[in-house]
Amino acid sequence: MSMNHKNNLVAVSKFLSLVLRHRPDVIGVELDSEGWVEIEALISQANTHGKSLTLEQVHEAIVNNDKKRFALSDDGLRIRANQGHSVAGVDLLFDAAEPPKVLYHGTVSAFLERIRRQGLQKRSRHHVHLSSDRVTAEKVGSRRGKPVVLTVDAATMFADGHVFFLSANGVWLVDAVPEPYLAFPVGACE
Ligand code: HQG
Repeated sequence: MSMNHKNNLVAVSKFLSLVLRHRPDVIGVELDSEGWVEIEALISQANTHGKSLTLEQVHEAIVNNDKKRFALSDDGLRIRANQGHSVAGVDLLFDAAEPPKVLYHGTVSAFLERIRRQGLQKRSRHHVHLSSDRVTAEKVGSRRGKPVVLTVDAATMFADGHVFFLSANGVWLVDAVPEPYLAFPVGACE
């Protein structure tokens, strides 16, 4: 894949994340209660709002996305984001699932003091996002600076009745992680 083409894919993915997770209003579309939008409407509204977007780009964003962020409906007519939403009124109706014994959360040291006090909170999104592998959590944290990876005792949380969901693209989601289930890396400052 050429560099240009790759950059373009990333730009399309960022635009789709904005519209399908956070701000459908920027191009005047509405997500249904499970987060879906008609691809035809998405494209025409994007174009009306000065954002060039083609059917080919949308399909490529679904198929080739590095994190499989988007899903195509069974009838092939609609698209939604698999996780990461902040927009109100959308519920993806995830099935609850039993998590692996340990999960990871990538963050940065500036947040640690509050996380020690409050546990992990979902902030603006609908869930706290957790990864089943440390490397992914490191990447998540590194979006904000030098990553700090927290370990989550998911087995005990699950045994204590906390509900976990697994998104279609492999992200583990919970409502919150209270502090007692968290382990901080040795030497993590603050
Ligand atoms: C932090 C990306 C202070 C938390 C990634 C995080 C992920 C607290 C930030 C997905 C806190 C929220 C989500 C507390 C949590 N006090 N800070 N009590 N509790 N935080 O972006 O997990 O590439 O909403 O550590 O890969 O960073 O967009 O969540 O730093 O999967 O597909 O508050 O977004 O996916 O930030 O990232 P976010 P996240 P995409």
